[in-house]
Amino acid sequence: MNMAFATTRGVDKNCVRGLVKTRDKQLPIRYTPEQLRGMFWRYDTNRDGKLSRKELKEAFNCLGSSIPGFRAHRALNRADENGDGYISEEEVEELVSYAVKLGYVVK
Ligand SMILES: [Ca+2]
Ligand SMILES: [Ca+2]
Repeated sequence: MNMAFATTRGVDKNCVRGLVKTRDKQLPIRYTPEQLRGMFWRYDTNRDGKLSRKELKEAFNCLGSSIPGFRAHRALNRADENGDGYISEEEVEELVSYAVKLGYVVK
């Protein structure tokens, strides 16, 4: 049986994983809200100041989610208060609090 672990499959090469340096690789360190906010805005790839479903999916993929499409969907349901299908600057705090609860750790 092929035991190759495909943990990085589908993660784009621009992924900012590993941006936050950890001193001890044995200890999982959770992203802080500030780090998560920075990660999400890094994925505003068209620089329109809003996060689309596609941008959210890429951000969650980078965070290590195995179901980034679902996470993007849930995040929009939760944080998109005005229902325009995008997370704006005013709405990003709710997105960040959602991501914090998911407990992503620094890889
Ligand atoms: Ca955008
Ligand atoms: Ca919105």
